[in-house]
Amino acid sequence: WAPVAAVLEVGGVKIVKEDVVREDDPTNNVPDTIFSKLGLQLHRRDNHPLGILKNAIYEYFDTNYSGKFVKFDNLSPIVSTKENFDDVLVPADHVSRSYNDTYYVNANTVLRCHTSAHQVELLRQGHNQFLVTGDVYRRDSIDATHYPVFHQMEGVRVFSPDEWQASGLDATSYAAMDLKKSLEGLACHLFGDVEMRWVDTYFPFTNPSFELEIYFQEKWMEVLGCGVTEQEILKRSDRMDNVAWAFGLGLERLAMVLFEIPDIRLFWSTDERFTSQFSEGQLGAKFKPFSKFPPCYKDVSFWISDSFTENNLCEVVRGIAGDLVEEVQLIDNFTNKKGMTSHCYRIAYRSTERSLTDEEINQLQWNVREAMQSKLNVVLR
Ligand code: FA5
Ligand code: MG
Repeated sequence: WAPVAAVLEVGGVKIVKEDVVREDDPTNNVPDTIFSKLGLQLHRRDNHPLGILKNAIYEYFDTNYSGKFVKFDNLSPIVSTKENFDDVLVPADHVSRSYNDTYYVNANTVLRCHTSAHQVELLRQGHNQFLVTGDVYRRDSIDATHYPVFHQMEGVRVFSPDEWQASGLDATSYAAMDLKKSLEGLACHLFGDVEMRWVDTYFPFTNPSFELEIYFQEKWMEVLGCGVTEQEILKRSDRMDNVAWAFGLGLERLAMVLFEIPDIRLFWSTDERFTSQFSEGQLGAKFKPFSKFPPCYKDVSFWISDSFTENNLCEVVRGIAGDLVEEVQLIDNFTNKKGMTSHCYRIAYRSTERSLTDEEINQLQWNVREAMQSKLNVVLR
């Protein structure tokens, strides 16, 4: 794959590195590691597990809705805060708006944190059934199922009154029923038999709202969020008399189940031993690990300051160790009599491609400790 240039083009939009990464701007928190992922568009590669999955989901909607879902997979990931938050009714004080959770390019522009950022624009353009696939960006914790860049597919379907009136159900119950039926059908199309459950949840843009969880690697894993679209969103796009549903799938999570990929970092691997295992249209391939490389654990204890957050720590560790970090986990937490709080984090280093040497790991850990002191305002113990 070609190295990332300082200028990228996504969906006809030019993205210049200096316009995205600006270290001297307090309203900008995009690091190089994130910029270098912009424009890679893994979901548009037909031989990549995410591309294969996207096409399989397309196939499900094409067969069951006779091709009526319009598809978008090349919309720019750089959006306004209005599109990312306001348009989908995210309250002004919601945590997702914070610099701790979202990558800001400037005070009014973000790297989209979900594909829901495109809902209102597309509804306003008059689309009633559509799928939007794209890379999304979040400051988040580090483990096998979380990565700061991942991929979502949004689905929206608008119903007109005659559709639910014929059913005898009220509009909301009708949409909720159709939504669950569609997504259970999709899960069945992708997995055949799999253990799954619905969990009630909250989103600002849907009511009622649900999450679907799938049993994977001995845990329940959340794979999507969905619900019946808030009436206010339809009102704003001149659809007062309609009802709609929407969903947002986590493509990596579904692909992990489908292809038995144990670690989310693998999606970014350019190692031929990974990439050669997948090919266009092949849904049945199960990933064969090249070999198990041992993890190496390093603990770091420190007194926190008021401004300490786990997401900031993860960004620092990722900035030093890149994809060699597998997990960052809080293992101890106490407050002494003077009111000082200590945290101990365990960092797991493991390459998905090779064995790491002790020297290499010690150097990484040393650099992490240095960077923690200079960037996080903590006191190492
Ligand atoms: C959303 O992003 C909502 N926009 C989804 C939605 C759309 C709800 C339309 C209702 C209507 P959530 O933050 O839960 O919701 O993310 C959706 C999915 O993305 C999750 O279920 C999970 O599968 C995936 N996901 C979330 N964070 C990460 C991450 N850091 N790494 C990988 N996948 C993630
Ligand atoms: Mg969620």
